[in-house]
Amino acid sequence: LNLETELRYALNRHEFLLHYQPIVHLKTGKIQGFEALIRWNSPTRGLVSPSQFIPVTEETGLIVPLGQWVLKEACSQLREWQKLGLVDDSMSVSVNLTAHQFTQVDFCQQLDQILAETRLSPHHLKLEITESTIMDNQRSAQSILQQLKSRHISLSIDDFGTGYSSLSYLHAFPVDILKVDRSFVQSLDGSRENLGLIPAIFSITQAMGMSAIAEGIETAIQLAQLRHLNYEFGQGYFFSKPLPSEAVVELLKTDP
Ligand code: G
Ligand code: G
Ligand code: MN
Ligand code: NA
Repeated sequence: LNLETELRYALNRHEFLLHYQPIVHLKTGKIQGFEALIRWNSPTRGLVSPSQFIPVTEETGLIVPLGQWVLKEACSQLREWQKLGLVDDSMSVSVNLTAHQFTQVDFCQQLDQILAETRLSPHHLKLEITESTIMDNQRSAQSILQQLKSRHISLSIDDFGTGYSSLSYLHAFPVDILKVDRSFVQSLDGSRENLGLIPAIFSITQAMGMSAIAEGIETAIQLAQLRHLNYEFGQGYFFSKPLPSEAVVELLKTDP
């Protein structure tokens, strides 16, 4: 079987699952939300990382049904944690979207249906797209982002700083959050010389009324520097790797 066929079967056989990585309030350490990250539990290949199959699903269009499954699963999981009283009203779930998904003409209708079925309130959902998804699809992006805005669904720019050099799109499009790519965070080593673009990106978010999430925090030194630079939110292995849902439940039971 080729990979595409295998992935189609995998979807029908319910071989996909979501892991969840905590997004943390840096000052208090309190969990503010989770990023949902897909995995494929293949009977022959083992646990497969999305970087190995998302590109294929994007090329073949399989990302559309797969992405709908991801959205529905993430929304219904957060709703379940709400019902169990494990999370408060400030907790959200973030879902990654590819360009193909984002530019589906009926994307917002699909989203409305998923929110209705799972009974999750839209302000608990955050969507993540990359700069290139916006810039390669400017016309459709404008209308989709307005529709999301009117539903109070917030939009994050993922891997910020690695894509386009122009920042003008930040004015043109209603973006709520910049997720600072982990390559910037990883050069933080405690010295003032290696802050790189980290302070500048924070200034951009302040000037534009956005918030910043620092990705890929791995050390206490990186955390201390980010806090010193007034970064409010972050995620990374220092706090937690992406976890299966059962482990999240255990974590939430002990969260301050
Ligand atoms: O979890 P991991 O670091 O292996 O993820 C690798 C890449 O796959 C990341 O860029 C992440 O954004 C992407 N990814 C993970 N889950 C999903 C998903 O559900 N949908 C899409 N479109 N991308 C995802
Ligand atoms: O592109 P995106 O930011 O959605 O990718 C998320 C990916 O980053 C996930 O696959 C996750 O496993 C990975 N990741 C999360 N935290 C860290 C970290 O602290 N260090 C590294 N190297 N990768 C991380
Ligand atoms: Mn992401
Ligand atoms: Na990212």
